[in-house]
Amino acid sequence: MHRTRSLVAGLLPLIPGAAPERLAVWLVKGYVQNSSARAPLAALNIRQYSAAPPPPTQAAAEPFLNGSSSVYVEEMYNSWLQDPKSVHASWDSFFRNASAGAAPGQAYQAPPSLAVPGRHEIPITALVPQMSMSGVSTGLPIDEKIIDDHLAVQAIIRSYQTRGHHIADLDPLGINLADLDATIAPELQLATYRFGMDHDSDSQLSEKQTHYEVAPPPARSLQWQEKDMDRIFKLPATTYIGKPDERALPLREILSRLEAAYCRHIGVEFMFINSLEQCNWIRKRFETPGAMSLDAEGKRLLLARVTRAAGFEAFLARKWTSEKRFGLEGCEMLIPAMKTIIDKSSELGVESIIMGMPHRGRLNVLANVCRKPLEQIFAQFAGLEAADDGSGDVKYHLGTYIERLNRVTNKNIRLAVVANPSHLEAVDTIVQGKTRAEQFYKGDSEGKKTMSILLHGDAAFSGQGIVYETFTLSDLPDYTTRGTIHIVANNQIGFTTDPRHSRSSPYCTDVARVVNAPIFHVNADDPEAVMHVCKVAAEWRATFHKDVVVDLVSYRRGGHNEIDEPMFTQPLMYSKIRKMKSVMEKYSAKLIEEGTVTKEEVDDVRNKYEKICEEAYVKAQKETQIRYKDWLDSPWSGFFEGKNPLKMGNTGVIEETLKHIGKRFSSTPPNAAEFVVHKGIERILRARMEMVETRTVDWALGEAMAFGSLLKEGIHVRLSGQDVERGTFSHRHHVLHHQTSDKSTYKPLCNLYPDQAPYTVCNSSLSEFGVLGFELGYSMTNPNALVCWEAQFGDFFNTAQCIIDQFIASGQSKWVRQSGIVLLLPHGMEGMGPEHSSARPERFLHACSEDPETFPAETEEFAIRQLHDTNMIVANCSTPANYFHILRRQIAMPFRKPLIIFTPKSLLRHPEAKSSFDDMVETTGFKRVIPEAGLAASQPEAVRKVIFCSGKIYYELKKAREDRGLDSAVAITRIEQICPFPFDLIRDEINKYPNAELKWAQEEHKNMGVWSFVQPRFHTAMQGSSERRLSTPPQPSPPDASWWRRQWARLAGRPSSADVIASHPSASVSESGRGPVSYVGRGVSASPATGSKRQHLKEAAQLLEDAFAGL
Ligand SMILES: Cc1ncc(C[n+]2csc(CCOP(=O)(O)OP(=O)(O)O)c2C)c(N)n1
Ligand SMILES: [Mg+2]
Repeated sequence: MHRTRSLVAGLLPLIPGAAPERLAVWLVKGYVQNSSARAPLAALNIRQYSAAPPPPTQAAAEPFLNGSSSVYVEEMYNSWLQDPKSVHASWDSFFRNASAGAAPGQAYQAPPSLAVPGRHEIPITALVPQMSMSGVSTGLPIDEKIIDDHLAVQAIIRSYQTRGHHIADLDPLGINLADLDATIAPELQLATYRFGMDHDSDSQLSEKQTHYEVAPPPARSLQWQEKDMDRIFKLPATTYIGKPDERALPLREILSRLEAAYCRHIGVEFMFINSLEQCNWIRKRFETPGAMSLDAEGKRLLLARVTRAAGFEAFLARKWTSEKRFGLEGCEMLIPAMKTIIDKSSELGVESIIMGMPHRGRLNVLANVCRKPLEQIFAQFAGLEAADDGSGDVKYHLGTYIERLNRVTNKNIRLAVVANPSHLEAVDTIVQGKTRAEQFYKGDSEGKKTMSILLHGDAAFSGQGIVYETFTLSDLPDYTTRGTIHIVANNQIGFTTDPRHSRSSPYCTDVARVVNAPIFHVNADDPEAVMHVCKVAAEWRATFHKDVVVDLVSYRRGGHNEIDEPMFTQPLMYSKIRKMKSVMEKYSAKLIEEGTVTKEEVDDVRNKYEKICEEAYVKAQKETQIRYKDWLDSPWSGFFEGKNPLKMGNTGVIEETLKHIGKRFSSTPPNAAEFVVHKGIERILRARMEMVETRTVDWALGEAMAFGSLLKEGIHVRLSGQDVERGTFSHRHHVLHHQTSDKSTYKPLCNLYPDQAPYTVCNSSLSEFGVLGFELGYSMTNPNALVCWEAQFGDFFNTAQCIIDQFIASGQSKWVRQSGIVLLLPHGMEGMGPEHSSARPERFLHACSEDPETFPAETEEFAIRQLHDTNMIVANCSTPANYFHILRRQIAMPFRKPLIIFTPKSLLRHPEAKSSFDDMVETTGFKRVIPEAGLAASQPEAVRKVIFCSGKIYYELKKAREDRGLDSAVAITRIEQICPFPFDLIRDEINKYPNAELKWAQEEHKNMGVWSFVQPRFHTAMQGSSERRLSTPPQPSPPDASWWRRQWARLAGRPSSADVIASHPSASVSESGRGPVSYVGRGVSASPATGSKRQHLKEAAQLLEDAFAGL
């Protein structure tokens, strides 16, 4: 009794709130009855748990303290009081903990294990107080319960890592949910884990909870056992929330740290990544205590950057109140975010960054990220005339290129923003292609020196398919840029449309998951959180060379543009936005309050920037002209300088070169003995070799000789597209595959000369929009490369129509941006059905900028001047030699123009579609027109009909003529280059046959193909010759040439060509009174070709009948 009293007396002061009469109870049932007794612990700063109900009274929280053991305990206690070492270490620990006020179930610690624990290993018995007796209270075997609880903690940790982002506080407005989902998954509810519960009971499990607006997520405060919060749990190896010396933590602290890492202003989405190493890398950067802290200097720099970003928008708003600029207000953090990524990347070795972005905040990026001179930006608002050629573009589409010192890293950095059209996201793969090309030319095979950043709007990122196409290119060997950093300026609206109506995915960024890119969602009103994710993104890219997404969850302070009224459609959102303080105001107030800066410093930074803007504004007022060249994203330094723009190099090559390339292209690999070539390929190679020996080429050989001879001259050649390595029609075979060893290949064109330029031939992903954009971007980096994209069938180009319309056809005019890209479009009516027949030449031709009514000045430079003046070249070659020359001409030209070639299918193997070396040697060149060279040409007066045509139909017409015995009565002339139209040669050809009826024959339907393009040009060609006799009007013709032509014709007392065309829309009438060039071919149609083979053959036969009718 005495002993008991002394024990009681000894413990009494240690037990807060314990009264003497309760001591026996305490001994038997546990020493704390309610949570108030543990106020100090309960007051730990986990806000969401403090509201929970007190746990029920515990019976025997220390089960070994039952009635029958009290005497023994008493003895032990007395002994321990005298000498702590006199009792077993576990009792020592227990009494110490109890004396220190440990909660029930917490005082006991099992003795240390004999085994030495490894990193992350601590003996489970050291963590779990119930240990041996817990089975008594729970009815479960002891180990199972302990293990269950630890597994539960592991599961909780994993749930935070996996799904914590769903309940992070991401929306600065506090009204939306970045993932469009208000529920809280059960995995994020503690009750789900049944701490301290009988496994059969689920009375404490909650239903799925909902979180609303700004209230703290209540789900995590649901049913739980308060006592569990203070239990210590071992930290698994998959978390970094413990400091270096912390291998175990109380559950409360575990939850608190997980909350801080995953549920505050950053939502990290990464657990879908299939790499433990990468997951751990990310966990470490977000979980490590203190990882997100920023020093005072960092904070000041950040504030200065936010101030400039905001100051720029404010300045523009003040000076040009109603001018469209697609302001960044509400997402000003985009600027510091980009700058942080650039700083970090520069620090990690990047020297060049290529960027693509939409309208929003573009001017701010140019000003504050690229540091484009402000006066140049402001001058764009003045509506000045341009000093150089081109039609220009609106200011928020223009590109730029700047090379400057990065002040943070003290290293040079080149920044380029690629010009883009209004079409959102269309620029993405162009940026990638340009980046890839730069890496290629620099030998930067790991992407350490050049990288790309792509900016997106939330609606466009989730809505536009090209974004997916861009991601799918990201890891392909010949298309990867070794990691792109994507930043989404997620203002939670697209024009007037709410996210719930613009996407079906939870986040606007979900498309990125397809390539295992980590996604960092961040509340853009927390500048320091934004900084952290941006640094991590840059490090991620530098470490793993894979894509990463930063989702800046923000808002749009104004309407879609500066003239729009957002209250029409988003009244609640905008009444909230009107009350929002800007991030600059909030952050400066925070830094002032914490003493990092003074109010004076804040004002000073703001005023200084305003002064800079004012000075630039004054300078801009003095500008009288703008220069589009100032806005070019990649100047080709040295390419144009010293060149005569109207002088072209030769395209023919010496026979020796043709032979050499031909032989190499026809040979098996040097190690042929080991490399097993397919028998069919062996036959093809043999046939090629025979052709070389007979000085002949077919299509594949002609192409290989064009590529090979350019490679010899040091010109890099790249051929990309679906199945291009073999060729859709199995004619090319640029990659030979070892038949018994997987992935062992041989590329003959890579093995022509020891010092040749590199040749890349690559099968692409099944994408046209994305891949054509990529190749266009690739072609923009270096003019001394032949970059070709081949469509599987020509008609598939139309899924890339945006690239053709917005970039290829108009790029030079809008942005003085040249490109020599080549589009190879298999074309021809061969009974394959509505698709796979026509590459729709009409679509390209109507986008050509040539005036149909103007016969250009006939000077020596006629042909090259035409090329110089056109926006693109469209051709349909009928011989391998001409194909060879036109490819080589792309490089021989002193400027660059896109080339669209309609390429053959059946002609690839047509016995007549072959060329001799004689047509490819030095003295030869590209033939814009291939005139009749047979019998008819020798007696032109006797010719009764001239049939003009283009492409494969030539061979059909020729055979039909022969079959009908009309070789001397009919001349057939091929137009190989359709645009620019060979007015001069066509005029000569018409004049050569004075007595002939003139026909245009095409296999495409009348409303398709080339007819509508050539028809008015035939007319101009015919008229051109007679006008010239009257004395030629001034050349080159002004844009209103048709007006001038009419005046001139009136003076000469005859109707002008324009008048004639207006009155006879389907006929071209010659001045000399000859009939018009009339049409032979299929009638109009909605579909490009019939689906019936029989009908096709019928139509084809009828066409030939019509062509030779009347003879
Ligand atoms: C391909 C395409 N379709 C439609 C438009 C018209 N448009 C311009 S901006 C815009 C909304 C874009 O929303 P978001 O991507 O979220 O960018 P934000 O304007 O909100 O910054 C739309 C539909 C366009 N520019 N491009
Ligand atoms: Mg938006």
